[in-house]
Amino acid sequence: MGKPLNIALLCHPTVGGSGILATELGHRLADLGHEIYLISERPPFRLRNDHPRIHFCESTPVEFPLFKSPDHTLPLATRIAEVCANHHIDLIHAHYAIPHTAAAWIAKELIGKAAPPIITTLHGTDIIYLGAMEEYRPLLQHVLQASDLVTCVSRNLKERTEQLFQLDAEIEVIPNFFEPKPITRSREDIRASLDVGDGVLAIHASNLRSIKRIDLMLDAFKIAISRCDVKLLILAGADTDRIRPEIEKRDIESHVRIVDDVYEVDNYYAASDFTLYTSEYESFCLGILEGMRHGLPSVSFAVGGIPEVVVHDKTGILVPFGDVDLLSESIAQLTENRDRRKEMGALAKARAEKEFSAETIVDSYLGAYQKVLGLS
Ligand code: GMT
Repeated sequence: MGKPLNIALLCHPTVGGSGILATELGHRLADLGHEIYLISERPPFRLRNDHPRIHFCESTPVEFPLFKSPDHTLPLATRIAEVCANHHIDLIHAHYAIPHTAAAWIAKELIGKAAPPIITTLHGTDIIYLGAMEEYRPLLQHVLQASDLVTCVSRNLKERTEQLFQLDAEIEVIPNFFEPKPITRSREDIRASLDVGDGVLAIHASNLRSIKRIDLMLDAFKIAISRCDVKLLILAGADTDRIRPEIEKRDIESHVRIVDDVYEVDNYYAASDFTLYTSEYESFCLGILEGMRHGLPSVSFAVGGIPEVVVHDKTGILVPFGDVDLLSESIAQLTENRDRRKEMGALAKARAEKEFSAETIVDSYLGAYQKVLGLS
């Protein structure tokens, strides 16, 4: 390792892939001897705050009678500048451009000549949805161009970014990685708690945002249970009340289990048989990768960066977006053919370990840091 760095990491604390990735990157970097100053509204849910080299720096949104909503971005910018000044920060790594890259850019203006470089990692909706909005686009163009390096979690996201923004510097693709966690509850225990017996169990873990197209997933699942014996486990951080009526409307309650506020997702992946995703866009889909690491093949639509994670017919089944019938057929195929499921699962695990291990990906981020700091 080169000289230990002082790194300011910015991320959203909410349940979502970008926060998970940033937090796990922070843990890995701290284990390697770097000092991590994680700046966010509250501790991200996976943060190990007991690590001696992880320093959580809270940034509190300001409420004021004249403001209709609390202001998050400007206090964040001020906090970043303060952390940089007090801790000799070598570089700022902003995960999710809005508002983090904009706040980092303001902080840099505040600090002046001594300001550290900014690396921005784009995660998906910061570009696909927010980035395309006229309320953000000109500002994003400016602050992305001002970043010392922009990285994307897939080639697809890089292409989508290049379609929207003109950046002089090449965008680097650094895929996501998985962080293995110990299994703390047995498969039997989890399955007993879910009352699913030993039948085939599909798992979907997400924040259930509308982009996840839970409607299509439930439609496909309803058809699938008329063809085979399968159950569906939905793991969600919050907002599960919204989907319960959708499940009742389709009369599939007896086949669906919902667990909310769950943070130890690995136990549930290890107790399941394949992952199921029906998003209309995913820059990467960390949930599929987390399943792969537990030997689970996937069934999903072939959108965004998912085909870079999943090899069709080898590690999972990819279906054209919106083809609910083919999706339900694929669910039935995996459910009924245990050998195929196991074979694909083994290939999925091997691919996760070869292409998306923490060691390889953290090394790529360290290479990027060295590059912006002029150390390589
Ligand atoms: O998908 C979400 O709702 C969460 C979102 C986020 O920003 O936290 O996830 C995005 O980043 C993840 C980590 O890079 C990717 O695995 C997800 O595919 C990506 N989500 C979308 O592109 C919709």
